[in-house]
Amino acid sequence: MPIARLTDAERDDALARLPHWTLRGDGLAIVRELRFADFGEAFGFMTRVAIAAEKADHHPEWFNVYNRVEITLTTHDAGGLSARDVALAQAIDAMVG
Ligand code: H2B
Repeated sequence: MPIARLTDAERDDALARLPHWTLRGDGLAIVRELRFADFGEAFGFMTRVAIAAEKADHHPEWFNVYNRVEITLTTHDAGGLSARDVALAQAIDAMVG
């Protein structure tokens, strides 16, 4: 089943509630960059996110170098942002604390 893309108003409302996330230039994804003490901390965090993502059947695009993790959330099945990205972003924020 196709997933609804957020309207511009829904997207702006979601971003207002996700201060750690920025809208990608094309408006189709949100991005957050995180830094940890070391690779072990970064990868432990990624493992927790991976488990939550798999449970939700919604997966991040991400990039990791040592202690840095850059996460991009977009919904491929919607061709842009959906409520699933907002939910995963909130779950990630809660994991970071
Ligand atoms: N993750 C993301 N980010 N976008 C999707 O559209 C998506 C996904 N679709 N994870 C899911 C898996 C889909 O491929 C499976 C078949 O449900």
